[in-house]
Amino acid sequence: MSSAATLPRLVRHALPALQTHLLSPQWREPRIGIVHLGIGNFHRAHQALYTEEAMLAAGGDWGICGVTLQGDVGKRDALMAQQGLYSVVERGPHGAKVTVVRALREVLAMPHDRTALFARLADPLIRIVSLTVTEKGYCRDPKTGEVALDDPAVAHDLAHPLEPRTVPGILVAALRERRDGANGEPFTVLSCDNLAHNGAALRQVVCSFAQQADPELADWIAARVAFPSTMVDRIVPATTEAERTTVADTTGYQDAAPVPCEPFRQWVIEDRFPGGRPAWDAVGAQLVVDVTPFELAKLRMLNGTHSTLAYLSMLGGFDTIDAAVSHPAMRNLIHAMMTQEIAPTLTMPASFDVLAYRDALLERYANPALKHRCAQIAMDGSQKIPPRLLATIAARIDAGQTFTRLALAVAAWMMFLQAHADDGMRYEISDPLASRLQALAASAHGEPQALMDALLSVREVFPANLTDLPEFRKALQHALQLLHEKGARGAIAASL
Ligand code: CS2
Repeated sequence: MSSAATLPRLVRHALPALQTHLLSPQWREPRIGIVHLGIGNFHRAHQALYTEEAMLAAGGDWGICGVTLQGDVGKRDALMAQQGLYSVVERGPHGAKVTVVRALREVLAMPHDRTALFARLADPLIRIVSLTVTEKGYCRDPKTGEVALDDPAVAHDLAHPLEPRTVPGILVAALRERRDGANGEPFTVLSCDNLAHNGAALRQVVCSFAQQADPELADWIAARVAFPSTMVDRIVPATTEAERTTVADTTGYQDAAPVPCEPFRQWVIEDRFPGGRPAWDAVGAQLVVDVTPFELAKLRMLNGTHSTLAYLSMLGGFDTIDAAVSHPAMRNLIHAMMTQEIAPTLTMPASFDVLAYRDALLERYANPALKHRCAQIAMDGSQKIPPRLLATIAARIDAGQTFTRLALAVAAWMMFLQAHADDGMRYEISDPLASRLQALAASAHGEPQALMDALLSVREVFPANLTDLPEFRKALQHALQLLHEKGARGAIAASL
């Protein structure tokens, strides 16, 4: 075991000594062609890696400028001290594989580096601005799909268009500069978040923001800017000390910002890039005309069951996803939920085997090396529940079908908002609506019916056309009663 702190730091002149941890020894330092908003672990283990491979396969100046929107100067400084280098630690049942990634060339922290960011975004070499900012980063009004005008950060950006903090504010300000700039060409905006129809959703938010600020600009954006949709998939937990140790032990270098991930990865992209794109198709990404079926399959099968596992586990006391699915009743519940309730709502191309997809997911969840914490997935439920679970429930109701397990998942989220596990252990709720949701949950004093009534009033999560349906209320009430009487583990056993 090396003590990471005494080792040399990962920097570009160390690369010749790291040959076995590089995708290929060939490398020409690219110029920056992509700005990525939300430089978290997911981007670094997914799109950045595909982009490096694409440059190795077919060249191109697609170096990445990563931006942290939360003012995380610590992250910026750690990555810049390594000249953008970092390691991806792929953890499978058969050990860890460490790859040092070179595609990230610059890291900026908003709002501190606003001037540098806007200089970058104005540069015609930037042909793609991609995003992983999580659901809440879109500042969307869930009722209309337009930008949320009652969001104080949005109001700030409309009042101070040159000092934007939100994603729509930044994109609109940058697109204005591009329209008025030397070659008048926009960049393509590529959403890589887990939202249904993520490209179209982002387009609507950006255009509605621009409409408030400058209707002519809104027309230009609507006519000229491409917002392709994508489905991204790779399980990427938060970094722990274990990754720093693995990197130190295998490479002999000190990496302050490694990223763990599973071996599996998938990327389906709508092929609309007027300004060009990296050769992602040469390195395993699927470039398609319509990403919708893949997006819905992933959101409902993977993210839907992930959230189900997370809330039931928070109540029932399973710390990680692999621990949860090693519990036979839990595994059976998730298997049955995918087979009987989710898969029938999907319309897939003939080549897509949905049951094989289900089995592969269960195998990925069982990966014992990943230690994906349920508490991480449980965050931001108010944003995740609608696309992951409620859309599936609505499809079941439309088709006149039952949805007891999906209802159990939604009920588990409601119980989770009481902020304690079945054994009384307390935990934090991390959600943009946390204080309101927790106050509503507490007002029920542990009464299942009251809990349901209180939380169904949250229109940002539950649309009236769903809460008005007696079959929805009935299924939810039944599930809440079950969780209340038997606890999560008892309810899981009873819900097979
Ligand atoms: C997870 C996702 O944290 C979560 O909500 O469901 O991050 C999931 O791991 C990825 O979407 C997998 O591609």
